[in-house]
Amino acid sequence: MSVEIACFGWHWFPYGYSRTLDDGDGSRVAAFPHPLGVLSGRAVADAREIEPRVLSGATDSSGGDASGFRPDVALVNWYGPGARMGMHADRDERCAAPVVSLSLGDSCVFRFGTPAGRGRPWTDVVLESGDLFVFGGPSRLAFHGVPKVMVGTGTPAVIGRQGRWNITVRETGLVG
Ligand SMILES: O=C(O)CCC(=O)C(=O)O
Repeated sequence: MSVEIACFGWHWFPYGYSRTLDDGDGSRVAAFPHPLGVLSGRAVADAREIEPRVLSGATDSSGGDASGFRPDVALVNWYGPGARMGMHADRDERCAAPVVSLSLGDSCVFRFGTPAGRGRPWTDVVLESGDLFVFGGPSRLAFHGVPKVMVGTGTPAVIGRQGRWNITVRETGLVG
């Protein structure tokens, strides 16, 4: 089974973003939720305290909040039974700002590689509900994926059903 995706701010499709769904009725994608921008801005500011290079290469760090991060899209991934995500790099943004990834529900193995390719070396990290992962700077284009979700490790009462939610918050660098 594959991951189901919903979008806020911009509609993501392989290799790009648009404000409307190509196969829909032309209606605009739902607005980017402001609270997610606040949360992810704080996460980037905290990450920068640990690793200043997390914002290096970002095209514009003069505006927005204290972190210099101006996210405008959230991709919400739902992992039902058996769902996983193959190794890939997030290359569809026109901006080098970091990606903030929030996990809810079942724990997973998050595989984090290098920008050189989808193969080894990589590091497997267990992401639990509530964990927040920031990747930017030299790691912004690192290949990553989710080879396994540990079924039954989350709290269905908190997320509505058994499975895993992941929200990645990004800055597209697009105008319009
Ligand atoms: O589910 C995750 O933790 C990763 C999601 C991801 O890699 C993506 O949305 O590009």
